[in-house]
Amino acid sequence: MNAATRRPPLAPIAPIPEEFASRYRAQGYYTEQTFPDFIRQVLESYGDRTAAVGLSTRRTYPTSSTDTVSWTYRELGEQAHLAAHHLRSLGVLPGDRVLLQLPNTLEYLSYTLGVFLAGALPIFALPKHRARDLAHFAGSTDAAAHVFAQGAEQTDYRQIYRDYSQQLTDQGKTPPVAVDVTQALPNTLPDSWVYDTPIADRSAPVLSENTALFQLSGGTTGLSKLIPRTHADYLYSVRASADICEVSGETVNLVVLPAAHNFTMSSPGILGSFYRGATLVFAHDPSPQTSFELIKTHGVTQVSLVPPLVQSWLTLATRRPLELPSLKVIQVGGAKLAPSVAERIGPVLGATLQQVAGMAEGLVNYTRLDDDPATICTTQGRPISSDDELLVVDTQGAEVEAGLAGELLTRGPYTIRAYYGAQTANRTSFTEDGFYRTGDLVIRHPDGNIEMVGRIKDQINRAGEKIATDELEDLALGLEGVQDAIAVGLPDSQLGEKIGLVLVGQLVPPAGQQALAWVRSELRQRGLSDFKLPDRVFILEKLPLTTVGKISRKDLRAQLAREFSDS
Ligand code: OOB
Repeated sequence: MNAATRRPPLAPIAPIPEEFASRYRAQGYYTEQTFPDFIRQVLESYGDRTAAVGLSTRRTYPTSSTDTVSWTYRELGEQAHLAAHHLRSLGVLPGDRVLLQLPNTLEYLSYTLGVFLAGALPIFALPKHRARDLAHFAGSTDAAAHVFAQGAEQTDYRQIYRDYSQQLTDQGKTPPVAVDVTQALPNTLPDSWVYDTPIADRSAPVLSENTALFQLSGGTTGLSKLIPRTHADYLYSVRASADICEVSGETVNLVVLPAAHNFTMSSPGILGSFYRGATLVFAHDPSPQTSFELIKTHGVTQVSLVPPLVQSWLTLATRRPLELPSLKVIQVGGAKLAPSVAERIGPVLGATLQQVAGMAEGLVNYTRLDDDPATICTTQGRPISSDDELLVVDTQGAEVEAGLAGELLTRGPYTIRAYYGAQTANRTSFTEDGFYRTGDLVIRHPDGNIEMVGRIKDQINRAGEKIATDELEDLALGLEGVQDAIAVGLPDSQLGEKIGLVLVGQLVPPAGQQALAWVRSELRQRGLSDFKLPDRVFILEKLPLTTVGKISRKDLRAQLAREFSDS
């Protein structure tokens, strides 16, 4: 199969205003380095060091082997160029978009680097994304290829690919080419391969302030939005994060969270470790048992977790004595960490906690490693850059008094000013002067640290995964007999929030089936991504009387969340 159909270029993406760009260049944040330059420079610098340890999709998924493989930077370089060549041989051209959807394996790394080396732009999808989201990501960017590992996470990615490709074809669009990285791949580069400059034949010079990749937003309205990040802005956030988090060649970074998430990728994450010639250890399952084994075997020094995971580590560690002497830093982010949990991390796990509050749109806050314990346990830190501008505003958009909670707005060298191809959302998500409205309620302390205290956006945060309430509601409205659907975040001691779905109408699940199982399977059939499926379903013949009348949807969700929460 071949992607030979020439893909149209991306719709124009407005650069940030020159007065800001020139300031960011003058400060050294924006350099001329592009991703391919960066990758080649790193690969040349660290030849014999161990770059990565983990499972290989080529061994594990076809044969169920659980043997880990280790690559030096030199071997990683070869694999990345082979991946670039593989994509090129399938017709992927410089400037094309490539949907990457890989589990935490060595190929995650070689194909991410390979996409960049091929001059293409990765779209970082999660293994749990399903047909609806994938159709949207591939369709709206005209992606040339979709890279997946058939059978990973017990999932038939080929079938998912077929499902959404059919939808795209029906809409008159050209689906991407399927690239299954569990298959045998080319193992030599052709003589014609220009090792140093595989993007030499690119039609237009890649400038570092052009779009390099797409991250995905959690979404507050409809499907996840595409976040265009530039070479210059993303690499700045990686370099600065590596400094703040003191990543060095001695660092051994355990990758437990889905690798494609912005936190795992760049805060300082996989790219920060790569930049400093550190070692990445990919965990193939998120259980604390597996992580503890890997920490002991490979001398892991740092790890990034979401609050529910760190809680499961604490639970296991209190059940039996735990020795993890190599582990120095545990980053926790993606959702609110309770101070009472934060306080236990140092004493029980013997590592320094670093709180991280970030967003794929840009802004990332860190507590610093040498902050006092109270700051580390009770705040989510402060921004990467002194040029990150933060405003805390009330519902009228006026700045609140210091110490009061308000919505966080932000603008800065690595925060986007528009989503890709989402004009309507852009009007509400950004202010006229380019601030991103985060939808987060924060308090800003006099020392500059922020405390995340809540949220005004219509989103559920389930263990760090973000679900737009209206996407779930719109899809649920299509179920037979449903007159209204309200998605609610139910407080949960383990996950932070569970996804509750209140359905109003005369629903009759087929005989013998529980409502929850039935609703989940119906939504799954409609292509809803796995992590967005409801944990609990409530069926009502009509809304409770108290909710009838002049009540906004937001208030309705809040009221039903209170009504149906266990506590
Ligand atoms: C990270 O990125 P996203 O894009 O999945 O989600 C961003 C949202 C934030 O707007 C906020 O609502 C929430 O996730 N969030 C937190 C938090 N970190 C993120 N809420 C409370 N406490 C925290 N520590 O989640 C992300 C991106 C880069 C680094 C870290 C996290």
